[in-house]
Amino acid sequence: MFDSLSDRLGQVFEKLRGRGALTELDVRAAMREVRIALLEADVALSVVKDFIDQVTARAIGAEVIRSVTPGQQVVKIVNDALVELLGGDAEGLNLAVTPPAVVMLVGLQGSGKTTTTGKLGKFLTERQGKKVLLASLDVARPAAQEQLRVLGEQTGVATLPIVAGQTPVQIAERAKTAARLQGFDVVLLDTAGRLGVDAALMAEMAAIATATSPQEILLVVDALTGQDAVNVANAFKAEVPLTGVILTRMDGDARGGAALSMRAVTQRPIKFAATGEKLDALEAFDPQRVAGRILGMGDIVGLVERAAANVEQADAERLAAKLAKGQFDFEDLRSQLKQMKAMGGLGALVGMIPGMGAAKKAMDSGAVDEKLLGRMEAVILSMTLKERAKPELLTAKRKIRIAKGSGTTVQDVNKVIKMQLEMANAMKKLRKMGGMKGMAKMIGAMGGGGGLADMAGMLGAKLPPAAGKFNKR
Ligand SMILES: Nc1nc2c(ncn2[C@@H]2O[C@H](COP(=O)(O)OP(=O)(O)O)[C@@H](O)[C@H]2O)c(=O)[nH]1
Ligand SMILES: [Mg+2]
Repeated sequence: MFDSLSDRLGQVFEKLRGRGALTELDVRAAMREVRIALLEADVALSVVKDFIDQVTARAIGAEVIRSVTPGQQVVKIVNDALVELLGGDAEGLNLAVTPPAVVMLVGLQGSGKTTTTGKLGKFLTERQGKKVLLASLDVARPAAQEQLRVLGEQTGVATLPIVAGQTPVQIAERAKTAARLQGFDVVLLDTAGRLGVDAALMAEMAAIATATSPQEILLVVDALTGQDAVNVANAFKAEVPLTGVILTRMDGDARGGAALSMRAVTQRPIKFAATGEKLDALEAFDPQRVAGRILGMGDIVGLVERAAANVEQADAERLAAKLAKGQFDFEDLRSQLKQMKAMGGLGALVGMIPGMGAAKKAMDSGAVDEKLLGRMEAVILSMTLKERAKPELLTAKRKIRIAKGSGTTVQDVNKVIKMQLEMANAMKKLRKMGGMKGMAKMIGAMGGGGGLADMAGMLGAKLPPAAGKFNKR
């Protein structure tokens, strides 16, 4: 799987790995090679372009973490971008409905639908303890229904008895009724395919979907066909509400173009990968693992992750020391914003501070735009280090410079300043009350109003409307 792509990328990163320092030129040269490797892997051009742009920007902008080399860090950045490209978190089947859940498999003839239906039946039975019923709706090919019956026999999964002369819709309805009456959890519908995407095939699928309202409609496509697989997926998506993709013949796919383009181009997750003709050759598709296989550098990725965790730890300790002194400057605010972004919730500090429940709720409810956090970070990044440590330096003139530098407005800069002030004031209050020990008292004193609660309000209610004022970056 992905052997040739893996080899190519391996060569690129081999050159970077040991280097003590990397210039922007080094990064750009490496990215040119990654670009060629992806194009040779038959990844869609637009996908390659976005990927390279993103990785280049991140690699050039990245602060190198202590105790790893820049080359190692670039590997990690590419790894993370690959994971995102492949879909981020693994997405299983959505079967959490009143049984039976209907899962329909669609695709072109020869893509591997029937084999995959058999494999999926076995997978759900053995790995998830589901009671599964298989049904073939393929009345176009004479032996198709028999093929599925045999697969069911081999895997020990029940198949719907074959009744000659029924239409696909009739079979589908019979399968669903039988499943309901006999207590099956899942019905897998194997459908007919054609050599190309055509109107009759699409109409048949739509009719089956209407009759059985499936929880999942999975497109089965041959990974070996590369970008064609992506085009087929787009064509099917236009006709039926596809919920995901199963890539077959991944065992023979050295290039990986279909896997890498599918998610970005079709906006549909790859849910499974079929890796052979045997009936257990089906894997849940996990972007992290697949990216790991493509890069083959799990050791480096792990190393950088551990180093980053250590830095976060050190940051947290530095912050705790400052807090104990009742200080809170823009650097502290920035590290909080970074954490909020990274964790998709409020950072360690915020978790420690009373009155922040509202802010947390605002974050959780999505009222705080993640991009907004990024733009606030940009404001701070446009300050000099001195300004970050000494907020009182920020004169009107400096604010204008910062707004320009960060592509925002002076009002936006003022908002960030206000937030820093609120936090700094809260820290002072906290110190007056006896540092961390006074925390409990403070909870009572604040009672959800003033101080940090204002920041909560700012995050939740006042900032989002201002978001429009930030220029798109
Ligand atoms: N190597 C390999 N062959 C596969 C895979 N999935 C299916 N096949 C083969 O592809 C051929 C067509 O499969 P079939 O399930 O009948 O396709 P359908 O027309 O879409 O139902 C069969 O010979 C399968 O054994 C796979 O993941 N890897
Ligand atoms: Mg078939």
